Amino acid sequence: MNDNNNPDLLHHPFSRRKLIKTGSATGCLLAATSGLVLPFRKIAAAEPLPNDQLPEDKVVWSSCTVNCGSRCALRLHVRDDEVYWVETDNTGNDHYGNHQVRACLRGRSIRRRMNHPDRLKYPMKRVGKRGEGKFKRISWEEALDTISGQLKHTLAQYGNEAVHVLYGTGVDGGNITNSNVPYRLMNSCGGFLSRYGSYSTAQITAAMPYLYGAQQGNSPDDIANSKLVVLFGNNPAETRMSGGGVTYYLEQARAISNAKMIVIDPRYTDTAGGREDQWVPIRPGTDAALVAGIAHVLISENLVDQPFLDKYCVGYDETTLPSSAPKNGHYKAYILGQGDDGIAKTPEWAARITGIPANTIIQLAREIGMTKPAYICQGWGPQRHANGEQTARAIAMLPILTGNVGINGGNTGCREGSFDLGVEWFDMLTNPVQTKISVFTWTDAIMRGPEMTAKRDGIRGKDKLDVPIKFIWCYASNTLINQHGDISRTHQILQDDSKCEMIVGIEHFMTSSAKYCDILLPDLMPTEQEDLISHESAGNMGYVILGQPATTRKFERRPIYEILSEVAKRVGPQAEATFTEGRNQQQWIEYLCEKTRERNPEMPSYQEMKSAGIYKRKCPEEHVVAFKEFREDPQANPLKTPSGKIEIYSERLAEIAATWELAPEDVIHPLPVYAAGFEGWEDPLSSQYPLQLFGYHYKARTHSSYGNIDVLQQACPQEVWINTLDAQARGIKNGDRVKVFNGRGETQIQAKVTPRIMPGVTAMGQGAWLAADMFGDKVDHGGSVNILTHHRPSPLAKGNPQHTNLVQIVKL
Ligand SMILES: Nc1nc2c(c(=O)[nH]1)N[C@H]1C(S)=C(S)[C@@H](COP(=O)(O)OP(=O)(O)OC[C@H]3O[C@@H](n4cnc5c(=O)[nH]c(N)nc54)[C@H](O)[C@@H]3O)O[C@H]1N2
Ligand SMILES: Nc1nc2c(c(=O)[nH]1)N[C@H]1C(S)=C(S)[C@@H](COP(=O)(O)OP(=O)(O)OC[C@H]3O[C@@H](n4cnc5c(=O)[nH]c(N)nc54)[C@H](O)[C@@H]3O)O[C@H]1N2
Ligand code: SF4
Ligand SMILES: [Mo]
Repeated sequence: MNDNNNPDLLHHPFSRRKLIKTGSATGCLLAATSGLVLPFRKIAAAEPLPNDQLPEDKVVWSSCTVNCGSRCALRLHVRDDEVYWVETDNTGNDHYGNHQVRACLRGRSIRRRMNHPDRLKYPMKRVGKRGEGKFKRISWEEALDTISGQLKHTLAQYGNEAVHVLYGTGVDGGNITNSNVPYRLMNSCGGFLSRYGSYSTAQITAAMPYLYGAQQGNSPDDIANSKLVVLFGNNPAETRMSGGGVTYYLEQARAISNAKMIVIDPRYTDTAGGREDQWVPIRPGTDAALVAGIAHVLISENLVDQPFLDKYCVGYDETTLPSSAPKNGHYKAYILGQGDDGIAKTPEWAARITGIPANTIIQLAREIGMTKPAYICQGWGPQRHANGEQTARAIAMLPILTGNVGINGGNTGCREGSFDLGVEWFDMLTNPVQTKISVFTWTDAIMRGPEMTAKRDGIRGKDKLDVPIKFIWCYASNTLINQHGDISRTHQILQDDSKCEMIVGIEHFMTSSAKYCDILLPDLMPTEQEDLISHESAGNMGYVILGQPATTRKFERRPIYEILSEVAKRVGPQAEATFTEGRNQQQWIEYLCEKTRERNPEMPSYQEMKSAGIYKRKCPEEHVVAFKEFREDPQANPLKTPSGKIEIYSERLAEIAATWELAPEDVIHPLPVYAAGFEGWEDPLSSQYPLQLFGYHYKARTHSSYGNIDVLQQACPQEVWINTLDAQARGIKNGDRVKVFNGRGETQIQAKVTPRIMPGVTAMGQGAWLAADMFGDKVDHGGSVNILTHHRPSPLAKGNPQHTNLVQIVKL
């Protein structure tokens, strides 16, 4: 803590010395961003140096650890105990292969988050209703005693299954600061109700194991060996923006191979951005129909790789169809119209559903069938839909039909793979509680936990839940409100604090989720503490960063490890001993660093890493090729499916389809067939709400993180994309304020009228901060898409179909 007794003044983003220089005669300074009026006090007698002439204290290595899958290097320049300038990686050079892991616009603005006037400073307890945002400052003692008291009460009264650690990814890239650390605490206290799946990949992660036994992709650098790149709903120019990220690999590798690039997306994305050879706009949720139409052409024109299908796959045609399957239950019969629906999946059939002209589909099929190897992949947009499990498997059919799996320059149809350097992760320990809910169903578990069953609600580890959720840890998560489906419904459920009795928030800002917490604790940022940070999606060059604290602790903020250690101590000596294993944070980092070194002998020692900052290592095989061993020798290296082969027809899915209780529109099918799902483009609701809407991942933010940074807001405004024809029909001009609404809610936002989105479809960046009076009209003015999304889970994964929505738009 700094020695001044008015930290509010001292650590205001205008530095203390600047305040003295510019302090006005009235003795007040209006902080422009916060609207706060701060008292002006004279602090030092001597006239200090102007801020920009102060000597620099140090340059500190750190990393941006929000959940964008990159974790770029940051070099933080510190002066007067404040970060005043942010640079990025300066190791390596401009050459692809020895490149720098350069941060994007968000990471480079991190000092604006660190020094933000709205940052939480003290522990607080809620004094108004959940969501009202009324809090009272309390001491750390009171906060920690209240939390541990209520935790012990919950464990004694309801059992460990009543405690849930909410999904959160604010520090996804952190190691000891990771969003999951409350797992370790709860596993030290007898366990908790955990979850399977993620908001990112619920549907594809549930689906792919049935097809491939796993979910893997070739690394994007392998595009250097491809002749063609096909991106289904994959937009790395916004979702993997960094200099070590996929967007860089994609472009550099294509420059080597000169591969053509086809982008299949309802939006003309930044990834297309003039670099694509073809943009194929597609109606959201209909990729499986496009694939079926392409498959029809591939089969009719003899462009399928029959030897590959015979040798490596199950269920393509009758020769490999499992005996349990119905007659004509194979994929080829489904495509040719000999299956149970009797419909041939011709390009004309697919054209009506997808909105793509039949001729385009025929050309696409020929291009894909005749250009090898082809890197066919999908982002996670196509699967974040009501029928996402079927879509994810269907897209993978294109590389399977054309034999592009397991070879250089090919891919599996999944998202890009990455080399893994093998950083040692802080162990979350084993959860003694086996029961799991799907990531998306925690609101149901609060409301009607004991009614939830395995066959209807996807409960795992048990036939049904026994207790509802009574206690929630909400650490580095805005999923309590902003990032979960149907905000109004969540608001309603959380209002009743006899249901979920305690919500503990650990945050930096008063986010919409924070407002619903009962106790709110101010966390340090990863840039303010030591941590060992691993790359995630990094092509064939892995890296690890040893971040050092850039500044001292300000106000009463404390690091998560210390906070949870204090809770563990209060739960009991056993819990504390298990949680800490007798190490403090620094000792853990040193331990994790040395463990990582065992796998990377050339990595500098812990002490050396403190100044080196970053260590990089190239993939020894040059490129990651998914299922390479399987392709080379399928007998010796079977896949993890029951047959050991690629299961185009899945007997396990046939069993689930026959035994689970499903709502009428919910389809689980042994084959990757097209099924419209609920609230799709043809849903009866479309007569009332005729436009499809989804929230894409936007460069302005990582979800909601960085959402309150003014320069980013100005650079990338929050707006709803609407096609010129749809706008004309509604009298909407570019920049007009419009209301976007459906039966669940309304948001008011500015319109971007553009041919970059197909007619009938609209989109806005997801993650904008909710700005609604949830106790009044509930109308949002921040463009927060989840005021419009729903909470109904997808059929197999019970995942979040947050991209499937119907809305109407009118001019305000
Ligand atoms: N409609 C719609 N909803 C979506 C999605 C979508 O596509 N459409 N995407 C979904 C996906 S894929 C995901 S991953 C989720 C993401 O949802 P979240 O995991 O909730 O991600 P963020 O919105 O970034 O929120 C993280 C919170 O952590 C806080 N935070 C950041 N760093 C730290 C830290 O060091 N310490 C602490 N204590 N807090 C920190 C931030 O202030 C922020 O409030 O959203 C999902 N929601
Ligand atoms: N800048 C930034 N980067 C991020 C994030 C962020 O919030 N901001 N979030 C990170 C996280 S946690 C995740 S999970 C990933 C998310 O990565 P993704 O899930 O891949 O991102 P999305 O933007 O949801 O979807 C990708 C593309 O799919 C398109 N799309 C939507 N529906 C369909 C469809 O039905 N069919 C087809 N073909 N395309 C469709 C969208 O227009 C979009 O261009 O991004 C990560 N990176
Ligand atoms: S937001 Fe992602 S791409 Fe940008 S600096 Fe941070 S880690 Fe890198
Ligand atoms: Mo995600």
